[in-house]
Amino acid sequence: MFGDVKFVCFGGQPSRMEAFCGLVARELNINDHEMDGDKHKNYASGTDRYALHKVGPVLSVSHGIGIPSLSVVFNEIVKLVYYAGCKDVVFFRIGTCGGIGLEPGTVVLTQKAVDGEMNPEYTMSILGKKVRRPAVIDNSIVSELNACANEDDDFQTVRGTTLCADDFYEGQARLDGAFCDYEEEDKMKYLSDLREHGVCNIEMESLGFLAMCHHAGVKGAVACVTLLDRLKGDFVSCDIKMLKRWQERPQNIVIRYIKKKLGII
Ligand code: R2B
Ligand code: URA
Repeated sequence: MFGDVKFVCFGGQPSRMEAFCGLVARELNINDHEMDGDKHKNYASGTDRYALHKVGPVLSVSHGIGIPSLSVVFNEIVKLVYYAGCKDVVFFRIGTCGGIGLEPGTVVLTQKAVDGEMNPEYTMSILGKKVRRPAVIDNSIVSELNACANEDDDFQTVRGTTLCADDFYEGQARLDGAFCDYEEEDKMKYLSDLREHGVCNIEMESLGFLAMCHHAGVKGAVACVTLLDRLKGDFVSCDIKMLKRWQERPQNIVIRYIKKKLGII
């Protein structure tokens, strides 16, 4: 069933990854996918944990929020492509993030992923011991993705460092969570320091995703759209229609990459 898979696209929400399938089917002009009513078939519906869809050589998978949620489905997808005998598969995370000093709606391609203390390694506890896995970036994919940005796109695509936080609120220096034991001034100093160190955006999975890709020997890259400029606020206030259009931006960059690889453009 899955032996022809060449591209696995991960993203947070099940509904976004179902909608992504529609875009892939239209753009690649593929009609071989199974439907369930008017929705793309969810091959993982039995577990009710995540969505798993397939359109031709593209798998579309939801990973939930944060590395712990991602790592479960990531393990299961690595096993799937291994047992299916897939060759030269590329993994993408296509997501959303907060930008630092960027126009909201900008696409950021992760050139380096770091944790909240700027370490470029994903640290986890295995058998009671800390294990560090480096998030080694495949620069060739980042460059190829960057080359998929068009001059006449109505948004910017940039490359930069992504801070991968363990939390949406305090872990991302927000002031609007239930807990906050610092002041606006501390937040602004932290965000300005991050910017000076080349951090362009903040999200919650890139470090684990890239470290696991490297550890699995799979090529991978992360493309996220910024929903707000964190130097100007904490609250994601863009309306739902705009959000949907913006979410398609990194999806389109990845689809252009896939089309190039398949020789469609
Ligand atoms: C971006 O958005 C989610 C938090 O709202 C998280 O999954 C992420 O990385
Ligand atoms: N996702 C995040 O993790 N942070 C943001 O600010 C926006 C989306």
